[in-house]
Amino acid sequence: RQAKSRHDYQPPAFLIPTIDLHFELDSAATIVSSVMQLRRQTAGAALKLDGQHLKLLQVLIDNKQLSDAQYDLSGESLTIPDVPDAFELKIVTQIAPVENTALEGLYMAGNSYCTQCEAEGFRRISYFLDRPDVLSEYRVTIKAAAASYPYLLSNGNKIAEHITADGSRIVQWHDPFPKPCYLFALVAGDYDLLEDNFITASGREVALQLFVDKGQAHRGDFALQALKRAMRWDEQRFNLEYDLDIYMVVATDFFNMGAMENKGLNVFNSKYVLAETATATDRDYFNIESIIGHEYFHNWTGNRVTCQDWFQLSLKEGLTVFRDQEFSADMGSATLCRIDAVKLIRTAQFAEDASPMAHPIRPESVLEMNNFYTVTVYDKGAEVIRMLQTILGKEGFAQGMALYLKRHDGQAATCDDFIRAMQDANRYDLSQFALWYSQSGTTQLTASQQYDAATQVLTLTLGQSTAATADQSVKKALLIPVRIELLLSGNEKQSHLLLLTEYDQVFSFNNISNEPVVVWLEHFSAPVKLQQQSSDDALLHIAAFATDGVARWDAIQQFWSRKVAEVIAGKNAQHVLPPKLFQMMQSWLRDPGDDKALIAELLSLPDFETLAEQYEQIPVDGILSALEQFRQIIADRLQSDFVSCYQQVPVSAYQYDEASVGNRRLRALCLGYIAFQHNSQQLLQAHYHQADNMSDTIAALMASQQAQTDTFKALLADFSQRWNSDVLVMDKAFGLAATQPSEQVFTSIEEMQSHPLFSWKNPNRVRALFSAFSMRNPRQFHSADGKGYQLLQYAVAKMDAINPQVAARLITPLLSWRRYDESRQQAMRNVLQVLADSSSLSNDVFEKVSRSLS
Ligand code: DPP
Ligand code: ZN
Repeated sequence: RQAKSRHDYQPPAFLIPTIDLHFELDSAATIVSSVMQLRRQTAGAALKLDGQHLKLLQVLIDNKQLSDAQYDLSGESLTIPDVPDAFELKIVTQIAPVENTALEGLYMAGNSYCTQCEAEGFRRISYFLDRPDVLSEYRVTIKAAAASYPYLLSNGNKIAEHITADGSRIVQWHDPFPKPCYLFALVAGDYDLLEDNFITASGREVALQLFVDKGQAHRGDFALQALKRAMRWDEQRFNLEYDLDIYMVVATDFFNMGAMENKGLNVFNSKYVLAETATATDRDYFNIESIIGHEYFHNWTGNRVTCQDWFQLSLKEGLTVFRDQEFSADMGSATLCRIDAVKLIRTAQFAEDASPMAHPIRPESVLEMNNFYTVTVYDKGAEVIRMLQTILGKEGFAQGMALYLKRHDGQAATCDDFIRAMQDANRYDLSQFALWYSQSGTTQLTASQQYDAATQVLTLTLGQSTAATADQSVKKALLIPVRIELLLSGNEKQSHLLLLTEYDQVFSFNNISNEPVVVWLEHFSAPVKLQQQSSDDALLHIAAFATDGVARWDAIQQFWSRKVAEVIAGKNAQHVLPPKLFQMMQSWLRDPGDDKALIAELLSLPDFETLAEQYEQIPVDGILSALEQFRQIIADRLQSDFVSCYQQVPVSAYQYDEASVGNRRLRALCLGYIAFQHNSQQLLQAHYHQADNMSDTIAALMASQQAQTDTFKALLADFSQRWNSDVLVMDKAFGLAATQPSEQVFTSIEEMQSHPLFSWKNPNRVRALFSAFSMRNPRQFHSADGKGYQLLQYAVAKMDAINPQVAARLITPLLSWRRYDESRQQAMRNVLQVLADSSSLSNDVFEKVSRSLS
């Protein structure tokens, strides 16, 4: 097994300006014929095409069939040593979509055909230069039985459709925009179709089509409206218009990722399309809007300008996540969007930095590309883009974007190209900033303040250090934008942006009339860990008075994380909590104001995963016990306030808008604490039975589950019964079963595996049950007897034979075994070793297991 290195990049030896693809669809024997024009770029080079799981039927050069001796079919490539400088190559292959359980390339999703080609799935369809810097103009012809396949879709514009005498449908597509093969898509099936249209800023009409499984049409409208909002937003914010006459989205229940931005034909995991009040939570609606936006925004950042090689993945993903975050912030609560993003960085991304899979947002070495669709590349990547905007300003950033797109339209670009465009458009030296692309790990920031009353000078001292990571030992000083707010007496406030460029740096401010409370890293202005010397009082002061909602939330999170540490160090949980804290919480409950979602966040304890990242060795039992104690103390101390707040928050017929989302969120928060009282059963049941929407239903289930009430079992049984033929809702039931904090979880997971809707072949089902367990059930996953680890090992091994990409994602929580106590280390290592010893491991799982054990 051979890892690839970023530095070994070579331009392609041949280009393929056009490709004509013909598909004769058959589940067991699809015939793919590919006719390509090739042009040599490198003198003397042999032509070496990628291919996997293909049966080669024919190779022709300029219409002359090659004999077996004229090419070499070994490993996963087709090599033709002797080819002209410009020629037509025809390749005919046979594939079996029905056997394709990896869901890469062409596969069956129920009775439909579907493709997923990113990153390297096209090589499972035909022999090709399967790399993002080979751009071709595609013509695609699809043939299938007309009656069963009313819709035969591919990228671009439909140019012909007819039905033959023998009942076959033949449809032809042409995509005028040259694209790499990872953006190719084909879908064939019988769907319900929702249609709409969009008039672009320049007045062109774009047909919008959304294809969903039969009977699901009523769940498609929200996604379609979200698409129109995204299209308008990109015009207004970045002056970017859609470029084809048609935009299609297909929803499928069988999908490895969230969605895929194929040119003109997005394929979506149905989880991120289908929604109605009865089945979708507020969170689901949020996700749908943001992912619809994400894939749409890729049309410019990803498709019109794509990546030179896969090491540059963050060029399109970090940037596009940033764009979808900005879109979501404009559509709803900007504060809540930011809090969600920060939580993800502080849990999964910091954990990845501290794991054997640590990598910079532009990785240096990759064995299996699918393993690098990570929170680091995506979400830390988005933070890096956000820092650029913070440093250059919104206007300067927009100018950099415009220059980047103008320079590289139609090209496969690099992260350096992006930085260069930002730099040139702003005449700003970004050479130090560029280190964010090459340096991995989480930077630790130290911050302190000194005030001299006599001279009225405030001195702030910042320091940075980045510990060695698994992949990289030497770390340089980064350019870190640190936004601060000074909270002075009498409600006076000042905002500043500090640019930290040294390991240690001092910033002075004159004419500061009194000693301020400093809000550091306002709005999480950089993806770093912050160690500040502020007192508990100062943190609570920030939580009450900072301008930025994110900073208020952040301060209280820091406060709790400090308290958890004190309890772990042996202090009494009651004693470490000052009365001021409860007064503040009480005042929020009594007068939550307009931003109820923020109040709910302010009243929430940090989650286990966030706290865990504060420790090199994770004190699992200590964190869980401290959290439990604090939760009970808050529930008891503010009991009546939770009840009256719960009763006072307005309840109205379901609507998905910022105010109603906030109302539901705050009520759910109150319910969550009330559940810890013995007499809460009735309220939990009432909340469940009176719910007219999935958010409230789930709130009742989660509250009763977390408080380990008897009600939970009955409610979950009712819920599972009621939705037992609806896969998307059953995924929620699987998730609830898998996140029970009690030992009952093992029996429940066993039972759920034999549920008629559970299937190992469907990634959504497997993730709903097993990822939920390993990533959101710390108590039982880390069960002292190692049972949790064994369960995950069983799931990974089983899944690896079916779908390696999904298996490799499942295994993540085991990789960091070195961060646990002796006996857990042993237990985790044991199950990793069992996996490592298996002879048939995929590259996906092998790369992770071997990095973890080495
Ligand atoms: N489908 C994935 C995404 O949009 C990969 N491009 O992020
Ligand atoms: Zn993306």
